[in-house]
Amino acid sequence: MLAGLAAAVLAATTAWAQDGWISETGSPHAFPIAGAEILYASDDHPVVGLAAGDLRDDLGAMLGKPPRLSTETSPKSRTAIIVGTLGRNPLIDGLVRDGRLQVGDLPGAWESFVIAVVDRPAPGLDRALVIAGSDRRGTAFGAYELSRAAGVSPWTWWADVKPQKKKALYVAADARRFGPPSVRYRGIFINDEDWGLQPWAAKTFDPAYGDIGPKTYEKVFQLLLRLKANTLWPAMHEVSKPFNADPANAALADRWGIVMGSSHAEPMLRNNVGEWKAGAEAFNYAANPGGVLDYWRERAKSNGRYESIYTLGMRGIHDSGMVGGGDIDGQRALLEKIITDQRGLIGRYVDPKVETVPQVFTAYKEVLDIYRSGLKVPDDVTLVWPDDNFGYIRQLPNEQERRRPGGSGVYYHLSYLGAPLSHLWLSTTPPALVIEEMGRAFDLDARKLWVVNVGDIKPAELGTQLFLDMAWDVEGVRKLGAHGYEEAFARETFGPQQAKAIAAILAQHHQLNFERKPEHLQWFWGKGATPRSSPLSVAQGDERLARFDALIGKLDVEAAKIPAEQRDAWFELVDYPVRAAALANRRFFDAEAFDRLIGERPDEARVRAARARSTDAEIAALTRRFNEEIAGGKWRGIMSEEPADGSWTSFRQRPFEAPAVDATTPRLAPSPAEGEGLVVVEAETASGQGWRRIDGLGRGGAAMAAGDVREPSKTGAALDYDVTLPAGAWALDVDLLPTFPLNGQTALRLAVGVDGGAPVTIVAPRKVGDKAWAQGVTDGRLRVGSGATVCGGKRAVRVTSVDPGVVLDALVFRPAGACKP
Ligand code: REL
Repeated sequence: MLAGLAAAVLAATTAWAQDGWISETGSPHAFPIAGAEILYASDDHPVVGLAAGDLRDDLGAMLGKPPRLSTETSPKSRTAIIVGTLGRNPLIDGLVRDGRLQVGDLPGAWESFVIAVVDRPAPGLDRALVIAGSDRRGTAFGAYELSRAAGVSPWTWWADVKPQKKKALYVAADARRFGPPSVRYRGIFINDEDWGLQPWAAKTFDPAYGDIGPKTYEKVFQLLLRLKANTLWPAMHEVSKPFNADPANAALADRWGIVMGSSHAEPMLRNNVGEWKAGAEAFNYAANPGGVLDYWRERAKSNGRYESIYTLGMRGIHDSGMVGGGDIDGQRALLEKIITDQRGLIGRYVDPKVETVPQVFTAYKEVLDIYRSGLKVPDDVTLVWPDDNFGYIRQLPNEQERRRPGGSGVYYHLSYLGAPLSHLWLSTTPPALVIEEMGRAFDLDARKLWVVNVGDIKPAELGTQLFLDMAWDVEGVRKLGAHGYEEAFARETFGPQQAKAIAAILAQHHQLNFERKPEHLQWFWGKGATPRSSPLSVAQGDERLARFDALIGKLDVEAAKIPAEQRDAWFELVDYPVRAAALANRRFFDAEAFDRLIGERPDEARVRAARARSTDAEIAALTRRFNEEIAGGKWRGIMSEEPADGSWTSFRQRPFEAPAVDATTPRLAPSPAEGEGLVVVEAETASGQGWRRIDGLGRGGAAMAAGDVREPSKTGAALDYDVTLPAGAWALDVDLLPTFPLNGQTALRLAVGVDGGAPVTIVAPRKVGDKAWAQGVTDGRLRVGSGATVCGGKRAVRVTSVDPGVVLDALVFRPAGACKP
């Protein structure tokens, strides 16, 4: 990526990687920011002026005095920060022409920029720091990168992270080159905004508009640029006014250089729930092709002038299957016709060279089945692979798909409303899972578009930043690993002193909530399940609570040290999610202990019931604090105490029901004690090669991934375990992460052999929607029997890889009666 650059130009690491190219203390050739004027060209793209303005404000917040900002050709200062796009900024173009600014292969590069110091760049100027972008976003990213590396978090507005105060700021004199990004289109999907973003925008942030409108979207666009993202799928639920119902939104996106798309269910930039007025039955391309095509035509016509990504294909009005077409073969034929006709509109109203217009086909839910049945998607269209809504990518491109010029992408979830259970509240997907899954997608060339469902944005900040940092620089994040990334996030946000301790809190928080998400504590999925019937005994539940208590102890220690100006940010980014998840567990397990113990130990049971009730009140108070007190009331309405509260359905969180204090008989069996008597051997305790250790994933703190997804034929790598088992017979199970086979195969395979015996192949069927899948995503593990039974004593177990990408969390030995050798 650095071909053609002068040797003096360094490949730069991004701000979160902290390589210290900006410092508070000067060095002989460093460029001092203080006193420099920010210059940009009036003819540059509008986003350049917007980013330059934000840079002025950011530097002002750090240094105490904002620099002068101007488009004048004769600066008033002796030094300047020149921000501009190649071909749009005469000063920068002149420096390049004269060989004074080395930009190498920057011209024509995608979203890239160079930051360099130039002496005497123009009459009257002694020195300048030049931020030269290859295109409009490249330049804007350069300005935001300078802010971020100097000490302004991308979350400065969205999570109230105060810019670090600096006595001075110096930029190292070496030229630095950033970009191109690992992934071409990178962005977020605002979804399920009903319980946070929409009420907050409507009532608190923009009551005059009364909805998520230009004022809110402008903040979202700015956030995206600060995170070096470029794409938005806007809010699309019934509660929100459709994005394009107000033309000001798309015009504003264009000013900010943001590429607009629409969700998997909304072809051609429409928002069906708000815009299709003819009823769900008429949204049928078999029965009403003219009506539907006109509807799409209207948007292609009105928005064809903007930079957009067109979603192709068709689903139902909202998150449901397409109406019309009949059986799967009929639907496939209909979809192919739809795609052809949609491309006809793109050719007519957007660009006659249709293949140059970004288009995506997102194979979400039932659409993946139609795709798998043989759907033909034009080669220049990007195939967007979905996860299963819980963070596990369902399929990735095979060799043939990887050769398509349109390439591939991923639609991923950090938040989800749907079956078997939603997770809308605290966004606890572990960073290690995001790194593993998105890394695997990148390795298999899914690099055209990454979009992540971030729910209401808050409190999904860490996951969002991780996803987008990876999309910008995948290897940089992978080098750090989950724990390194958590520490980098903590350091960037709260400074170096507490970074390690905060990272340890985040790691523990993710591990505990991966075992069971705070939104899934009811252990309920599917019809007929009893609420509050966890498979844990009271003692096991208490052991889990003790781990949460220890975590809260550490949280309190760090909370006390957070400087006053960062307390809002601390609450929003760390304290609320960690504490609320811990409290949700306490409330649940105390209530369950009451239901189990009331017959046997009534006094203790009543104490537990009282504690469940007071914990419920604590959650309410904590959430009230978020909404009413934090940042002076800025976030009123943003946080729901229960996800989707008030309207429970089979896949929404069941609201907490206080234990019935007058009960005298247990409602639940005293002690189900699933899992007792097992011998669990953590996967990462093995010797052997050819598997990869993933820290931060699985129950024991790490897991082992089989093989290399890029080289699927290389299998057979072995992990060896020396296990000592008590007397008796033991059935051997394996715990896998509920990942998917790479290319749509129906099962995951690995092999196990004991004491040198012939290996047995374990086959774990993987089908979204079945019971094993639902159990797997809510438990964060897939327990699969091997069929092997061994006798107690010293045993040598060998696990051999068969399918690449299988992730082993543990070997589990289950008592199986007396040993019959
Ligand atoms: O997460 C998804 O992609 C879908 O579930 C959404 O499209 C849908 O709006 C969902 O929130 C349910 O209403």
